[in-house]
Amino acid sequence: MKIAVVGATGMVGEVMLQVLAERRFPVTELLPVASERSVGKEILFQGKTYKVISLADAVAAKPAIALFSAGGATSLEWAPKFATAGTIVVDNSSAWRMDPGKKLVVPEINASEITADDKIIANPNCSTIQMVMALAPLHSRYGIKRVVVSTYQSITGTGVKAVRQLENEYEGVQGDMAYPYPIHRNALPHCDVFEENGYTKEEMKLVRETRKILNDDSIAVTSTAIRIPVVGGHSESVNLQFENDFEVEDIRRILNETPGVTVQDNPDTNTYPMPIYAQGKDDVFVGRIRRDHSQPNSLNMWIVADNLRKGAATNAVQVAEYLLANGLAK
Ligand code: A2P
Ligand code: 11C
Repeated sequence: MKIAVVGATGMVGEVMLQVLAERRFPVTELLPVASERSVGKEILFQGKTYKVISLADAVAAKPAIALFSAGGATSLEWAPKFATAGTIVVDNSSAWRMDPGKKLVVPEINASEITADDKIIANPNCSTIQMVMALAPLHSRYGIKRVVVSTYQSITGTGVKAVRQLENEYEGVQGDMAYPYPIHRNALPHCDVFEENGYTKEEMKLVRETRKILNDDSIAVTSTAIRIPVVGGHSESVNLQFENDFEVEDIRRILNETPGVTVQDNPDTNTYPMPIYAQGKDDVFVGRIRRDHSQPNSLNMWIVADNLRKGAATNAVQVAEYLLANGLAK
């Protein structure tokens, strides 16, 4: 299958190439795409060297699937051009996620919504993906009424510039700033831009995308998103209130039986998820599972995942695998 990776030189794009290779996706021809300044650059994929090409050349080459991670503006302009040429776009930007005509897909939860008419499929935001992976099976069983989430997000979610900022600050070197403040030895209650309602766009993604993926607008969600000087993944403190009561042991069992979720939860052995161990893995890790005694039917837990993998690249490649397995992309 001819596959384009748009944003192949970026942080998520590089992981997309890695994940395609690891999962042995049947790529017969790779089209690595980036901005004009990278055209001609060489990319190594499965032992073969490919040259970066332009968006226009990639559209003309009519790949079966294009995995996009080159920012919202690129997706808004170019995804429709690929779709018109017959390519199915799996888009990792926020451009199309809340478009009522576009599916927002976490394959373990709602891939079955995809039909042959879907030419642009949206990949949710990283912090949403890891949260709904744990929420979906619990919502089916107990009915989630309300979610209160606070995130502790890796700088890799911001891209290469943020990784450089942290490295420079760590080494005491002056350089470009990705954030308005230092990130080394700091915590910024500010991920993405502020909206008029006082929440950041990242916080509102957790609200809106969660309801769309779980297909339930009655779920109340409130969130606070924090950037911390961590590389390996995003962490989330999540408080849930259910319609129905539960046994904590049943919650652990349900999560343990959920494909793509691993429970790491044993206070006796200091076992709980952490980004240094989640890094490089595709699973979503859940721990610190305990009853919230302050109100009825409520639970606290801690969710960690590699934001570049399940939060972005792996999820997009899983969508591509679904398209392939169901004869939706040829
Ligand atoms: P380039 O490397 O040529 O700038 P990151 O989020 O890690 O910064 O990566 C962004 C990715 O999106 C890079 O591969 C980048 O390519 C690509 N990109 C950015 N702007 C465009 C554009 N206008 N057209 C195509 N690709 C783009
Ligand atoms: C972050 N969640 O960690 C962001 C990165 O909407 O796809 C991805 C932004 C998005 O800052």
